Amino acid sequence: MQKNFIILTLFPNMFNDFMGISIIKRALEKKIITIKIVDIRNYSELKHRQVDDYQYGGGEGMVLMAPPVVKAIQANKTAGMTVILLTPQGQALKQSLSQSLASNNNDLMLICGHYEGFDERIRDYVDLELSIGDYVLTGGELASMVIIDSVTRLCADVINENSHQNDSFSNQLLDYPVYTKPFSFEGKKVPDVLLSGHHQKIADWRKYQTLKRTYLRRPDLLENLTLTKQEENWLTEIKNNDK
Ligand code: 6GU
Repeated sequence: MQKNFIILTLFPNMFNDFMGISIIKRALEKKIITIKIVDIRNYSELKHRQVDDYQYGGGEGMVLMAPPVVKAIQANKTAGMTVILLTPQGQALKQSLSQSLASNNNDLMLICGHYEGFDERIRDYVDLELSIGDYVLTGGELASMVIIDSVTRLCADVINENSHQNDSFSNQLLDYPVYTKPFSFEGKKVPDVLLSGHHQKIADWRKYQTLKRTYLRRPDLLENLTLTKQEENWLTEIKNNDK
């Protein structure tokens, strides 16, 4: 099933490299996804293709106008498309939301703002408002790339299925440490168990490291998690060693 993205932006050129590199490039070539870039200015009916103006009531900064944005939405929206407004005021993106955006049948329209904000009336034409975290960006373009990247890699066939089953967050835990050649780097050696060829021992070591890393860095992720008896025991050991 193909996932189609439409991006509404004032800066179409920002997407050139994004679409020409690595997994996104491959997904486009394989037609697993399509990305259509729409320049909001093309929908302005004002002189100089104006799309923003001062805010009523006074105050710093320009506000994106409703008419060109809403025209761009209506001209490009297709049946079953989820219209997403990118704003720091939106719901924060999580892996679970990326999963459902990837697995449902809906195509996505991502609206990137700039300046001080969107005219409030634009909100009546969107299905969802998304943020990518608690910090402020100059515009929604980087956020839209984050969302497309995160959703695309979950779409079937883009990457090897197994490689995202172990992802940090998809099982709500952080990844275990990984190593590649050389075996010894500045005196630091790869843990012996990884060279043992003993699959069960390696799997156990990885699970232990996952629990340890999550406990030390993101203990919040361990709340409300159901662990096996073995995992419980490991976690107790990790907590005792930390005292
Ligand atoms: Cl979606 N937009 C902007 N402008 N800033 C953000 C954001 C979005 N998410 C986090 N910060």
